[in-house]
Amino acid sequence: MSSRSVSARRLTAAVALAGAVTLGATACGGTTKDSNAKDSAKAPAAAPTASADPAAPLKKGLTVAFLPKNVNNPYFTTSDTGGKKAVEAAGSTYKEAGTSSATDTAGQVSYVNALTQQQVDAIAVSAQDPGALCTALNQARKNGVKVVTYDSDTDTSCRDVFVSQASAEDLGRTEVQLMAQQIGNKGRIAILSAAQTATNQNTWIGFMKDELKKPQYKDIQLVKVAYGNDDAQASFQQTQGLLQQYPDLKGIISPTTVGIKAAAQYLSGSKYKGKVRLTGLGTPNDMRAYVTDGTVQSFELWDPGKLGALAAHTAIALASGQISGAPGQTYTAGDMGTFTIGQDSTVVLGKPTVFDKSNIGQFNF
Ligand code: RAM
Repeated sequence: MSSRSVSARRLTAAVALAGAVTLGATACGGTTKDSNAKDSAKAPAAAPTASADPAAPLKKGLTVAFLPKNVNNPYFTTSDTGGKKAVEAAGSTYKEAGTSSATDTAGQVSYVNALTQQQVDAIAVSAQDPGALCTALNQARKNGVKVVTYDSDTDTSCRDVFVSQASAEDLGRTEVQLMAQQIGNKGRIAILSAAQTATNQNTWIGFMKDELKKPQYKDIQLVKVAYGNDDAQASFQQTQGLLQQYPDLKGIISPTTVGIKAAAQYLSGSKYKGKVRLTGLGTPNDMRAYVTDGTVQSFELWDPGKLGALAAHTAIALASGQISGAPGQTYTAGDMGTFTIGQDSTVVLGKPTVFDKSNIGQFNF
């Protein structure tokens, strides 16, 4: 079950068979499960504020499923590989499932339902939409499945813990600051986002708009938010469209690894290279060539592998009863150290790194 295609195929079959009571046992042939853990996992879901036992031993033999926004996005390949390593190091079984499009909310709901049918112990999901998964996730929780969102949250009432990559406010504000420095605080800018419903991008964009209200940015105008749906081709075309519509554009902020890469690709082959500034959230491996060729000066990101690992440790701590998701609870995330659950049952990985030509060579993800 560890390979993406195998798990996706199996889950597609599971969706087709949804309703069969024995689905979990049969669809997971090949997955080793701890039957003791399974029995206790079927107790009704604990309320997020329920007590937990910080001294409870970590359970082994759990099944932890990762459900990214979309599976063919290198960012999620890295994050989920981090999750897989952490799950397996803890003596549990990892699986991954997901849609190929980042705008297939019905598909994400089907996968949640299929994983619930399969009686996994925990689901770590990056939500394509804040509300669409709620009913399915709460159904999963009623069936004893612990739900962690990572990267992109749902409504807080539909999951146990959100594992956030960084402070959303910090990410939104710093992307504007990076752009403002690069264009000398003046000119028209646009945002190239991912899916129109994406919780994480929309939260960051909200803080970008707020940051832009500050007096020092009075000469910067945000003219458009475009959506490339975390699809390389659509993002490339949206970039092209932005420059057709606004030939005097000074900069683009793209808070998506797929978007910023596609925008860099477009700009680097156009007359706008080095003239229209580009920043946002990208992986060093995707962006290295564009920093080297002068298309991009600086951008930021966290380590997606660490985000996946933290999501895995959190899911296992929940499924082991060490935490229930209540603010103030602390737990050890393997070799990553101790984390404390904060407001809205959110755990924050840390501060992002800003990459430019001086440091990009030091990173490999
Ligand atoms: C894309 C996805 C993901 C986001 C990163 C920055 O890969 O939209 O959700 O966190 O970009």
